[in-house]
Amino acid sequence: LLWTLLTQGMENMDRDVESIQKHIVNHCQFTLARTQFNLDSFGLYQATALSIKDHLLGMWNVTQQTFTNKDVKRVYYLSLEFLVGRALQNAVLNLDIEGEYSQALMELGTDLEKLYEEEKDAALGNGGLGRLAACFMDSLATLDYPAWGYGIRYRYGMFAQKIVDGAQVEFPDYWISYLNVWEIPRIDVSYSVRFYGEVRVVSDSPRVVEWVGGEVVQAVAYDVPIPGYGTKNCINLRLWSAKPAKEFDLQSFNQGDYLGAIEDRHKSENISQVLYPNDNTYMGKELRLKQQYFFVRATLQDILRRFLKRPREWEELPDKVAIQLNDTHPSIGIVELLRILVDEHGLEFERAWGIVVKSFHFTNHTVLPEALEKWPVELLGHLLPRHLDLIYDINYRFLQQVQAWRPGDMDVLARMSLIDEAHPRSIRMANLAIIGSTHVNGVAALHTQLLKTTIFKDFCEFFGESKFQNKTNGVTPRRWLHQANPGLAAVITSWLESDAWIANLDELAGLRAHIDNPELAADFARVKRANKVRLAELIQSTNGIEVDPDALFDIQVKRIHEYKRQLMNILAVIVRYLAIKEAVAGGASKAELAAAFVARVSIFAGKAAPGYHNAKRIIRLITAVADVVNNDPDVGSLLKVVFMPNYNVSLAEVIFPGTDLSEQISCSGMEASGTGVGKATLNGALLICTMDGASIEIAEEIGHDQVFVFGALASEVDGLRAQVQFNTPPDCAPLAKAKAAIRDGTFGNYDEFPLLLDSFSGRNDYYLINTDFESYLDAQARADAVYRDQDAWLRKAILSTAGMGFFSSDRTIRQYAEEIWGVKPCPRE
Ligand code: 26W
Repeated sequence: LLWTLLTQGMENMDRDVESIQKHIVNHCQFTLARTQFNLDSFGLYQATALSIKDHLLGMWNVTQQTFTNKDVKRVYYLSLEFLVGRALQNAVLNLDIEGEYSQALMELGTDLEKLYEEEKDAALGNGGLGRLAACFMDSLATLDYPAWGYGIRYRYGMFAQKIVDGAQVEFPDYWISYLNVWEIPRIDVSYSVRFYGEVRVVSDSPRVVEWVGGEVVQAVAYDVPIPGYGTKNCINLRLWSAKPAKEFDLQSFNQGDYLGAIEDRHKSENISQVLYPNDNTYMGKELRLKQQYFFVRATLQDILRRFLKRPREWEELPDKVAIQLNDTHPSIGIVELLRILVDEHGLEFERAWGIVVKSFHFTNHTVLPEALEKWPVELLGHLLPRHLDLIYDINYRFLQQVQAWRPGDMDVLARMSLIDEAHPRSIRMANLAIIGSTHVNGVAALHTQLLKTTIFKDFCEFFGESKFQNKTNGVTPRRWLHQANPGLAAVITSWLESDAWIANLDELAGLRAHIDNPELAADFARVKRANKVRLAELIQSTNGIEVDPDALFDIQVKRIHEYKRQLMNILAVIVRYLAIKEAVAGGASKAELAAAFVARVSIFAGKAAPGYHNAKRIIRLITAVADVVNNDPDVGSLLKVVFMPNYNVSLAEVIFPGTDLSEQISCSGMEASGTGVGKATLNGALLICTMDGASIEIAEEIGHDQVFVFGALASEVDGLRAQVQFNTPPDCAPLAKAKAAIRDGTFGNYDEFPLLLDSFSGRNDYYLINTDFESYLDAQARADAVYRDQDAWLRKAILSTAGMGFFSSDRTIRQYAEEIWGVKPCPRE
């Protein structure tokens, strides 16, 4: 009976309003143990989420059964980061059950939309790379691919940012407050992971070694169901949490050190405690390498257990399994799979290596040298002694091939070696990921081109171009349009007379047919205005600043980094401020001021890595400028400056729909792709951008004359830098003025400012702020001119949204599936 009932499952859970209500109330009473006396909104949110999760689990079970029965090839997406955000609204919309749940909750005396706001973001990622992984999970589920995501269940996600006295302060994000309703703990799915210890030779010929001793911790699985849109498939995101090992230190117990032994067990839990908050900067911390190995060790055991459920030859592994490495962070997995095959299953080295390489694929997300992972040999050898041996073996064989390819070329050997011989000697994880994978890909056309011609040039010549592919990033239209911008979603659906665009974003091109219809423009204008009002209200409540929804909302939201040039943005704001002051001092009337300046709100948000001083100084400058500008009666509503604290996925969902002008102003060649650029453009924002990353391809799709382009090209950057070095030009006049204002205390006398100014002055201008500054101001002036002509602006906004079909993560995922993984959609039975 149990078996029959289980297979019938909860698949046919009732979707009518009354059943939903019973179900929610049931969770209140029996899962959460709440009564009418202590049931608050958070409790109701949890009960509602639990009820949705029950729907998902039914789908999830059948989906997994289907994958198993059909014995299809699966893709495993390995990422140290998944920046998912909130899940309730996303699940409700993907299940197409919002009407029923709103009605059910309304009758229960509450409001579904209000409950959405009770959920804390799952912030298990830093920025672009982590959010990309989350968009990919949505697309994988939607397109019915037999996919699994694997990650770490950090107890503390991305830190919460507060602005105290104008500066960033970090607070811990203890997000799993007492019950994470979305996860299913799998105490039955658990693997041991070894660290340290030593390699012992068991027999010399054939050579058999054994890795013994050291510390052992346990990885326990927590599963998060990921629903797709318009499908009954539901895929799995499996996150690992560290627990003390079963086999604990008996010796300490026997020696009577009970408390000491307990303490040691406790330490093992540290491994999955915290997400490292660095983005694009490598820091050689041992605990980080421990996280990486912990993660891949558990994941590979899990993958292989599934593979071995049927009797198979090892050669079949690449026919059943594709493993995608999200940057080099999980790349020690390449060595771990080799170790498992050679040491645990007795395969001969060359045979094992062949299977490994066919199973892995690697995505690179950055060309910044400071972001490339290089683990000191000593650290790696101490923590993972057997892996270091194997790395030497891999390297030895590889370098022999390189030598045969370029006899006598010692430089190429040194560059391609897995070992960087400079002190301290270190392992180059990107080199390992390249030679251990079948495909390597970049995340936008320019980025891939740069990989092939600069940092991975030798490898491209050695392996041939076909190993190196491009997969331009995309974003999921479910979260970033359907969910975040219901107003625009409704307008689009009504003009296209179909909501097919939600699953097939190319349909947006249909808007072009109506481009000359003033009613479409009016609809766009109305929706944008409403979204700006919503954003203005949020600014009022978080920052206490009143902004005019009719002003141009000029927005830069992303991690704070010198290469992204938030500094250039705020310097241009200072130039604008000084110009207004000058006009007022010259006696300009209100009307003259209004004629000379387009009213603007400059909005910033983003986190700085805790140890990245210059990024923190940039935040300090922005908040200082905001203080002065916002309180200057000469300026009034002509200019406001806002730094919104604690940028995260939920905040982004409010910001992008309210954006008029999106700042994508990285120094060319440095932003691998960018994904915020896609979210902004999809929501009808215009771009002010350099020819960098995905902006190039977006401009191509929506038309170059739709965007405000400026600045040096990637191909010019090296030459310009050399010029700045050897023949340093003076600051251009507006930049000199802005700097002088900072120096003379116009924005206060903060210790941070001289250090910040020195960091990009004269020969130090690595990010070419001075070089690009005047063309940036010119692009801003062009944006102002178009904004004055609202018809022209709206036309561009519509064409922006209409041209975004290509930038759906569905397209990206389809390309990965067809061109890299060789997996096919597998809708459930
Ligand atoms: C080792 C420290 C570290 C941590 C994170 C190094 C590098 C990273 C990430 C690769 C940084 C990152 O998120 N890169 C961004 O990836 C996005 C998704 O492909 C791109 O859109 C961004 O351009 C890129 O900066």
